[in-house]
Amino acid sequence: MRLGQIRLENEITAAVFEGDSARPIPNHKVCDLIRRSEAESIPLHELALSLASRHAEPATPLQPIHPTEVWACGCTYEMSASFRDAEHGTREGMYAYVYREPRPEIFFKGTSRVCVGPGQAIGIRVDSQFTAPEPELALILGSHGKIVGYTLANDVSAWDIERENPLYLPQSKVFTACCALGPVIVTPDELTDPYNLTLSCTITRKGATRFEGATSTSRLHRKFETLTEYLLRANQVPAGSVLLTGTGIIVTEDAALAAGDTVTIRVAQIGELSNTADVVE
Ligand code: DO4
Ligand code: MG
Repeated sequence: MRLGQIRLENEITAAVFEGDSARPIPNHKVCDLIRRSEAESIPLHELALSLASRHAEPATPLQPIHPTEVWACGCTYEMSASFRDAEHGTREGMYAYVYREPRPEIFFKGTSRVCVGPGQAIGIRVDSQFTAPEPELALILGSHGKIVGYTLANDVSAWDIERENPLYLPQSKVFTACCALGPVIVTPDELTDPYNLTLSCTITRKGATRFEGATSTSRLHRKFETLTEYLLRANQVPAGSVLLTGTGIIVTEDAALAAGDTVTIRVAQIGELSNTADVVE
């Protein structure tokens, strides 16, 4: 099932998506549904279907969830670890270490304050000359780390700030509009093989393609359960939190984001997440 959020009578409202139409679930946001499905022990997709209005109408998907917490994993694809070790001038092998060792890299990406949905602007820090999109599969978590859905994410990152010094990582990762989510959440009953998704990314500037890249989640070096298990160690994140699973697509420096560029991330089984970049001060 494809679950998301739409605007209904000026309220952000959960909805079941069927093609370009949606069936609203009045008086619920997606986080409410996740909490209620747990409280009532009903699988999320069954609860959503039982509450959705019968009438489907054309609707634009908004940010599919407003999470209290967004977390992100790093160096989960060999490409991300080797690029960072080779290019970033940081301590030799630091990224390879977390790629190889049992404990994954997990960092706090922010709250709903820094998230945007499809069609909204993603941020380029005013003090960064090399900001890159990081196209990632995102897990939607229930309590105890249960995966209740999948969506697309853009872990927009100021790579020049990360490169300058590893202690600057939080500033390279967390800033206004640094995380795009969407277009919808696909629940596990429909997305049965999350380790076999082709994820692609395009950056266009004034209609011309500046960058194209693709990867497959089959190249992910970690199991999602390992990532959620480490995230939840001594850290009970609330139901409705989001966990980004890392990038396997590395944008070249000549395609550093500029204001007006459009980043589009696609997974056939989930949809397309498109955002235009803008400078944030
Ligand atoms: O420490 C670097 C961050 C890595 C990251 O965000 C990724 O691999 O996706
Ligand atoms: Mg990332």
